[in-house]
Amino acid sequence: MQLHYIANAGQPSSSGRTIPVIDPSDGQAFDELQRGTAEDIAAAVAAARQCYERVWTKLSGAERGRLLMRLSNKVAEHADELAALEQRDCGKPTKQARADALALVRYFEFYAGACDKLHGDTIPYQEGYSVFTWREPHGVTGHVIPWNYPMQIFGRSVGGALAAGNVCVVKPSEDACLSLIRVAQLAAEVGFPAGAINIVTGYGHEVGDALARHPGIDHISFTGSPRVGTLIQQVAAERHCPVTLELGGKSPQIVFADADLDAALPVLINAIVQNAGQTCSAGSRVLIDQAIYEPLLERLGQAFENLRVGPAAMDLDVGPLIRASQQQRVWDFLSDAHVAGIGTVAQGQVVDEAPETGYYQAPTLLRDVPVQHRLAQEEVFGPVLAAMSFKDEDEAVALANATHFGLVAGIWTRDGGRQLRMARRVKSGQVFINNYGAGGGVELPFGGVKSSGYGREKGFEALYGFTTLKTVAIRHG
Ligand code: TXE
Repeated sequence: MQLHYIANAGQPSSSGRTIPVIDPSDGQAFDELQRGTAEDIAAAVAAARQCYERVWTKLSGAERGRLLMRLSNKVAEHADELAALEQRDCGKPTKQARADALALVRYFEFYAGACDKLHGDTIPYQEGYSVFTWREPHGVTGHVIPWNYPMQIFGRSVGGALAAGNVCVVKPSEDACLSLIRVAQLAAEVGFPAGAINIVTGYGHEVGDALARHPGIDHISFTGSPRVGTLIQQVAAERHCPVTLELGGKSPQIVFADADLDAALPVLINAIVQNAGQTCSAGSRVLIDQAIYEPLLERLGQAFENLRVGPAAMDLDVGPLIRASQQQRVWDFLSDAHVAGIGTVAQGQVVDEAPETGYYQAPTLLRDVPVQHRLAQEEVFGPVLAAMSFKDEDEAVALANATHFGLVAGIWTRDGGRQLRMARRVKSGQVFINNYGAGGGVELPFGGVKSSGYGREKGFEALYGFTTLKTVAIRHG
């Protein structure tokens, strides 16, 4: 049985109720977590506030940095254990679960080094004045984390907030809590003061909502669906609480005829099948130069047919989806595609060993998806790739920008001028040229435009969002 982790101790919920923890590989419950309440959130916020005022603000940046570095090392020692928890909880193939644990190590390492490097400016002003700015932490920050990459999103969000001098109350997804509860325990073991990192589990409409409404939360960082992002924004607006929102995307990979297709092919596929397509930055649309449309579709189709889907522990190309409703969501998209007459180029195979009760979906490549169809507009959050063709740069830009999202874009071309023109014209928070994702890059600021959200996490840039700026003007004499 899992407990909340508040003030460095396991705590049961005031509700006395629990939520089953389901293994997506077989659909069976194997543990229970606390079904938190607004009261539990209030207890966590009180613990965080006390820590912030009595201990955390008294530490120098260097001292915070040493704590984060100790945590990074501790997570590295426990990487296999954490990966195993995340694998069972989220259905991640072993390689992915392990990569996520190592990304968490790297986030804490990066933010450990950043703690003592955040400073304000001196500003030239009128004669007789000295003016400077301080970067001050918000105080108690709230973090609502989804289930697709719990460790990675915790690392970028909580790591950045702590480095900037805040303390944290974290609401993980009801579908994926185990690794994060364990990380909070490890933080206590390496000396994080009680109340610096608090975890309250439960349903979004109960604890997530209570967190967003709590007057003691000074900043909210949310990663999840646009629907809930809007709710959080509305609730936060009532008390003018700043928020950072990362709400997913419908990211295009744009392939020109002069691209190195051998290099592009595995990257295009990985960008949509990694984590079974349940990735905010999934490259879920492939826009292909009409001159190479058919040959590239054929190569993609062959590769899709070779993809194998099965239980997480088998460590195949693709694991299960997170839960039955997510599987149903993908089926609904595919059945809409069928009704609209959209053609399927190829599908991967679910292996025989996959239990009927698991949430499996074969990767699917669709062709000639009309730009207004929901498959070209909405986030499927499954291994479904929508292909369409373009005739020139202008049409490629128009298609790339023709959704409400704007998180990431990939551009494949050898033409240097075109690389930069396209990077300028595509509306997104990140652009990758002749690669996708730059291997994870914790140093690279990440976030969206349009309905993909606002604010930036990852990299040093995140620290600006986790602080507020105070201007001090001194008149001499
Ligand atoms: O997300 P939710 P769901 C997208 C993706 C997916 C869809 C639905 O397209 O298919 O959203 O997924 C908490 N107040 N993304 O339903 O509900 C919830 O408990 C406060 C993209 O799982 O947004 C969980 O911790 N919090 C995405 C978190 O919000 C609330 C990652 C995300 O859950 C809440 C996940 C409320 N009223 C889904 N209701 C990405 N950007 O990577 C729920 N939550």
